[in-house]
Amino acid sequence: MRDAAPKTIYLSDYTPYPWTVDSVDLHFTLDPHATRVRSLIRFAPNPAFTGETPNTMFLHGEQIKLISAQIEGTAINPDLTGEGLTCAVPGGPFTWESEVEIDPANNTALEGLYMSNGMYCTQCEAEGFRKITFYPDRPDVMSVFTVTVEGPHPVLLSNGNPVVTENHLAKWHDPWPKPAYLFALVAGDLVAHSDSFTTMSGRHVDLNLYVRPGDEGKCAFGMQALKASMKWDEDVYGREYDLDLFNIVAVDDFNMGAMENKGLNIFNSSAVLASPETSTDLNFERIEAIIAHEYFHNWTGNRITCRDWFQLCLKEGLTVYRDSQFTSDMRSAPVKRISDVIDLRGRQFAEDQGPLAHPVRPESFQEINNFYTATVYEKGAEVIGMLKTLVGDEAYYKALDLYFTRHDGDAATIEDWLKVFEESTGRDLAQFKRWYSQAGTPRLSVEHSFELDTLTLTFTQHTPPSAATPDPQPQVIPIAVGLIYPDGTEALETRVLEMTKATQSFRFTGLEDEPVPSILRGFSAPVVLTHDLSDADRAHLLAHDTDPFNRWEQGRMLARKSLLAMITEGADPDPAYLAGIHKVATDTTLDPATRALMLDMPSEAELATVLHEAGTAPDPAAIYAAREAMAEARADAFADVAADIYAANTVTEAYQPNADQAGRRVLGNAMLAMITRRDDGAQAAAQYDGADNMNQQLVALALLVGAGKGDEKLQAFEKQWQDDRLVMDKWFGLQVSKAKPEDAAATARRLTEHPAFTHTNPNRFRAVFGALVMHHAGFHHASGDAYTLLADWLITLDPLNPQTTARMCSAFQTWKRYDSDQQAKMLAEITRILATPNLSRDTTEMLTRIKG
Ligand code: 0A1
Ligand code: ZN
Repeated sequence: MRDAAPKTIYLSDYTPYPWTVDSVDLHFTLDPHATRVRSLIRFAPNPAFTGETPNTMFLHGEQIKLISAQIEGTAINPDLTGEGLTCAVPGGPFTWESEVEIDPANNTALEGLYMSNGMYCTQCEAEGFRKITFYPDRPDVMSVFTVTVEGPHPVLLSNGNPVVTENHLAKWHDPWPKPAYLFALVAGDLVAHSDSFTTMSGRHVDLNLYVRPGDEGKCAFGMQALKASMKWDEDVYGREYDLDLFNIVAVDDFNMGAMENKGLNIFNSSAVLASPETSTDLNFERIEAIIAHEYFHNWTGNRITCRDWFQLCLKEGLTVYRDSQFTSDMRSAPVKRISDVIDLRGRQFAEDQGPLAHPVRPESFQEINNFYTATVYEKGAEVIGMLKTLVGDEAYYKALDLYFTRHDGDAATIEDWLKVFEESTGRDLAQFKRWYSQAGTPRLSVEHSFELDTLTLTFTQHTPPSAATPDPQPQVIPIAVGLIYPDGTEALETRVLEMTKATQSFRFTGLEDEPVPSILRGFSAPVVLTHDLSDADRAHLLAHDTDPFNRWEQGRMLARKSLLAMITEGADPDPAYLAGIHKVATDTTLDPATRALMLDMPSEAELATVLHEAGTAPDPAAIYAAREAMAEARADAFADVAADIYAANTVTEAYQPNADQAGRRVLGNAMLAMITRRDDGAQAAAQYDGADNMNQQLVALALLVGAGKGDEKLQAFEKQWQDDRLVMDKWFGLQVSKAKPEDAAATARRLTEHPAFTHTNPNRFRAVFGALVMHHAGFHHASGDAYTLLADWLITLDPLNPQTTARMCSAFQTWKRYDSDQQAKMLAEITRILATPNLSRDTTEMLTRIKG
């Protein structure tokens, strides 16, 4: 149970810790219910601490039983609270020793040391180390760790390099000073998939991917991705790995995707295990990206860490930016950019436009675990991308070199980061810094006029005020533009305009004819753009824009416009839009992935956001119906070509999870979706029966279930995959996401009664409830049943796993958008959860902010 009166922590209150920790020795004697942890920690007064060193010391510690404590060998009796201990300390350097007892088997929060399927593992970011032993658990306290693990398990791991390996005992030493949040320990009956990598300076590194026996066949892809990441970071950023060993462990029970512990990354098994039979194309792509992300943290996060948790975006924004560069290089850059923008608009914009809005660098929090958000991660990455666009590639990599040299071994801040750029480029980044300090998505509107040979673009920016930023000021917006002549040729190649004022005009002279402006190419800034282009101009850009992102964007805008007219005016699907996508989808000079992306419709949630922006309460049932009607109209419009495109994109070679094959499959399956609307599911059933890989099997199953023809195959699928937890997660999720809106809540409820449902496994819980909250029309069905079901389960899960509960609460963040009936229903559930006795700090903070 947590503290009753939640404390708010402020960035402005930061002070250095009065002591340095010169070394940490830990000794673990593992036992499911009574693990003993002995620590020997050497403290010394911190020269960076201004003022006199205090004569009492505070150490964090939660849910641990103190057995004994000594300072300089003398037993002491510290004052204990639920949050830690305080004790008197001598003036100079001193040694702290303690022994504590913890109960990993009962640790359902999956934070600190816990057990998953009989194996021990840890999760210490952000503040989990304090559940392992008493310690100054803050990222600016960095130390060298030596760890001994004793237990009856064949595999005993910790950070760094092994120094002693005996039967039932292993000793590890990590030479790189690190904060406690990067500590890790794993013990269990595991098998290794091993390989090696030679770094650019010739260092031999052993690589191991540890999994549960039985999962050996799902390791090869992850290992390949790791080696590709190591090579890429050398080639692109000049960053080399720095230990003799790099271990990854797959764990079934994990709150997030993965964790970058020094030399011992711990992964949610869904984020690392893959095989063609059990994983979809998207799974493979996500796994490759997460492996890269965690590996890249070795420099951006571990070698240079964060001074405090307010600086989280320093490591996360930069590392997400780096992993997106990696994916662009490994796969298709335009496809990656477009999918990132879809994701940003879907998750981050919703966050930024609602009660949870916060700056990329927040200034206060109650529970840091609630700030691992799309804003910190994805908008944080966009900010890095803008910086790179503004200074140019060469200056960017020069600044990064300086950052790595100057701050290696530091716990740094956003100020440090920006200073590196200011010094190496001579730019003043004071205004740019607002991207870190202001919440909210800027609205950017543009008007264009043409006279003689001159085009004038006039931009206006405005950020709606929010609780987090009541008085937003103009930001620096890099606006990449190009101009396209009426004959389709390029009047101006991409040029980056630097907007700094509330309103600003840019002129382009010497034009031979009036061009169509292509604005915000590549989505050069995370803003909502309003540009009053005619449908004809949009169609022109869709056909001729040299910027792949903007070509896609124009098609998207046409789809959006038609859908909005269908929703609000009962209009028919726009024939011009249908003709436009027909043309792109049949254009075999384009690659299949691009053609498929052009066919993608705006999601229900995106349409709800657009309606809300326009001042209309979204009607989820009407949005769903409009998308269905559009899907029907598309099936008609493509009736002449769907079967041919499907056949032409059938992959006959052996399954490979690469971009080329995945692109063909995604286009083929877009056609299959249309075919299924016309053939009673015959083709989808054939694909299901003939599938030799999970991607094709699952897509076919989803289409059949969506068409109401999936019962038999659902049973067969369950029988085939009942022993594979990751595949069964797909089975659970698919039934909810493919349910009719009126059946979604009942389907989720029925699935919670399935013997394989368990709410203590975050993947399984998210399979059902993540799918439910993503099912816009199902979650927001007028009955309110889904709200009640979710609230019931959040109340059940909270005492066991506050982190996963709190994250799922964001489903309610848009409650104020909807009509008063739906608002009242959501508010009632928010209030009911908040009234639950002993609700966790995590969930309390989330719902209090959401309630507003
Ligand atoms: N740093 C990890 C993500 C992560 C964050 C928090 C966690 O527990 C609260 C676990 C993992 C990453 O960015 O991959
Ligand atoms: Zn990260």
